[in-house]
Amino acid sequence: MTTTTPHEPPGESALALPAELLVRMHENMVRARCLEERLIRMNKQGDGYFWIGGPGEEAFNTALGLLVHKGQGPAYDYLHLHYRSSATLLAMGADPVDSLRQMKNTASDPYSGGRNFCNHYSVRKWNVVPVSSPIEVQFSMAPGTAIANKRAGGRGITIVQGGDAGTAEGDFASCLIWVSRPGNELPCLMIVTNNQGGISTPASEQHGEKHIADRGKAFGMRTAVIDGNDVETAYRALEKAMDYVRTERKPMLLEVAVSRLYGHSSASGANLITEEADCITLLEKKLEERKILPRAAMDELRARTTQELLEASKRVREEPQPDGSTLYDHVFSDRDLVHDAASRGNGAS
Ligand SMILES: Cc1ncc(C[n+]2csc(CCOP(=O)(O)OP(=O)(O)O)c2C)c(N)n1
Repeated sequence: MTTTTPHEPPGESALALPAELLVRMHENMVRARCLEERLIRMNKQGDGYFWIGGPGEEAFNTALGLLVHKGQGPAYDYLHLHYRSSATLLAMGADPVDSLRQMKNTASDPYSGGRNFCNHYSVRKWNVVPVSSPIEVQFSMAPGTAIANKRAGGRGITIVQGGDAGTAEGDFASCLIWVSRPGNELPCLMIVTNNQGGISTPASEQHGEKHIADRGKAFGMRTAVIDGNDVETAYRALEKAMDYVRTERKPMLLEVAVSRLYGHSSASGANLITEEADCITLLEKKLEERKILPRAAMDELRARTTQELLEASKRVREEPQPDGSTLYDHVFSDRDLVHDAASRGNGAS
């Protein structure tokens, strides 16, 4: 799987990226992959209840993280990501150890204080809106921040990302409608990372449309379908798409073919799938062919990163769990009401 016919001819998107940028992207992709593999190990060893993450999406997600206009407030980009966005966060500057903390549910986890699944990010200072476990609700929230971007003026846009199966939810349709109202178009880049399946439902049995991106055309939106396993295609296409949304203050729907290299989640075993294209292998082939990096340097990077994360996971294991008294911190409800309901035994489970 994983190569999809582009909507647009390759043209500019096929241009090679500078060697320095490719090396930077490679390093981030390897860090993200090693992080995910460590998270999988932690889950299998009982250091975390559930794993879901992004092996197979590193090329596209790294490009996204590098291209974001990062900051807090409506003059900057808002990110409504999904649970496979680890490479985006790392490319933005997140510390991989914080992901280990969320997996281990320690109080030091900066994303949820040890209360949420792994890869459920939330970073106020970078406009990273909390990742939601119910799929697709990010698409009904995105128009809200896009309205804020629009009102603020400036360059900030809203970026919302989810999988192919989730597009069956009404939230996706709501987003299409709200971002494309004539005369009220919003600066929103809608991204569908298409790995050809839901948990176990094949996309081929779910989608009558040829491309998911085609649905944007009915709303007058610009659309594109790209191969997200190729870093150069991904970077160039994203650069172009973000520039369009930033400059024209109009929405766009981008469909990105990606792989899912460890299956859906720990619920499906989280074992390596070798039949799908691996974006890191593809990039490393280019780096070798263009004599940008030798094989030995790439192997060394992976071994060193794996070791560093192993050691970090041992340290994280010793960090305390959140105290029970913090259970209702940051709950979007009146604290006393929640306590009352809990003490009556009819809520707040
Ligand atoms: C509203 C809702 N329905 C069902 C689920 C269970 N669920 C979790 S992930 C998933 C599949 C999502 O597939 P897709 O949108 O293609 O994204 P992918 O996980 O493949 O990246 C489902 C059905 C959920 N989390 N939320």
